[in-house]
Amino acid sequence: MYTQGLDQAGKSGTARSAEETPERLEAFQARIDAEEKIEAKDWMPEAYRRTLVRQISQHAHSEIIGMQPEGNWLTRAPTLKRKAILLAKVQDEAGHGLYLYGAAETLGVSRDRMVADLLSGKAKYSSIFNYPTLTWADIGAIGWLVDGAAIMNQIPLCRCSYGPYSRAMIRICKEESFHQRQGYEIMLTLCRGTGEQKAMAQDALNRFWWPSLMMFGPSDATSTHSAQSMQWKIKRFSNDELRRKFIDVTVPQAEFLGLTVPDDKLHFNRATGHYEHSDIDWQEFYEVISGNGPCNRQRMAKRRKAHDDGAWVRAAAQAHAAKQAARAAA
Ligand code: BYC
Repeated sequence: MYTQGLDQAGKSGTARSAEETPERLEAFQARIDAEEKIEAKDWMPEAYRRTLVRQISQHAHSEIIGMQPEGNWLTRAPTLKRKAILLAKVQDEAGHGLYLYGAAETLGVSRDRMVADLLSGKAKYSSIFNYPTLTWADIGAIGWLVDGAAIMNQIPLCRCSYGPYSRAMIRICKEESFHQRQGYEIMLTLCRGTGEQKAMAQDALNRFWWPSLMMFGPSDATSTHSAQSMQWKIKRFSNDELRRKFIDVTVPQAEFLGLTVPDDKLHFNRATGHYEHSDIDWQEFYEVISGNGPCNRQRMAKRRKAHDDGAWVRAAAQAHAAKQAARAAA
């Protein structure tokens, strides 16, 4: 597509690194420290650019793959109204993916490259989307917990040092708030319904609680990118800080629903003002992010098929663009 040539700009990073003199790096960090936004045409260290391409493209892939677990319930939503709301939410996720691919393209990487990296398994997407959606209550739990975790992680990204990413995040966060509320409202309806409906809501919480905590990434002690990303103000809070904030706001919401968080050791520590919780099963997290979660293979097979099925649309768009260019030249 039209950004293909931009991949070349990425390769020139090796040449650019010669420009990375201590003075330039210091001046760049001073701009970050002064809370100036870095824009697409500004000079930036190659490692900053690569970190952003990695994070933004993985974020975009998560939005696109994230359509699958919810899309699974579009044809089985309990009412027409629920179906219309879910359809709008899934379409929002597609839109988020597109703004994010657009933000990443400003860094000189083409969409084709990013998509190729997803399809080859080189690029990651969020671990959470490798879990199945077994009941309608899972749609409630995803909105409440997964979008809730996403908001906690993404509100600080609205203040990310890279301008195009920070601006894309403002609209995304507004839409995520609606998603979170629709999920909580599904949970509330189920919890105020029959015993069977409440049990279904509890089962969804049991299955989605721990994977939602894993969305924030590995513990600070093992996070490879956090220190540098925080210095560059790409990340404003560490993985553990955001996870803790999420637990602190979500446990009272579970109590309001009359549900039990599936953690025997969970308790409020009055001295710190935070909840204490059991250890996270990091082995499960690493299994999932290395491709061995319950649905990794299914998600990727579906994405590859959708990509192949869409080949004719890409070919038609290119043929149309070529015709228009030829007409303009004539
Ligand atoms: N899943 O050094 P770390 C959504 C990887 S979409 C998979 O802490 P970083 C939604 C990490 O990439 C939600 N991989 O990394 C959509 C790195 O591996 P690489 C997505 C994970 O980047 C539809 C390695 O582990 N949100 O909300 O400093 C419907 C070491 O980690 C995960 C975003 O993408 C994970 N959970 O911090 C509903 C937000 N965690 O790349 C909702 C933007 C870590 O070296 N991203 N890894 O191979 C971020 O804020 C950061 O990238 C993270 C990780 C906090 C996720």
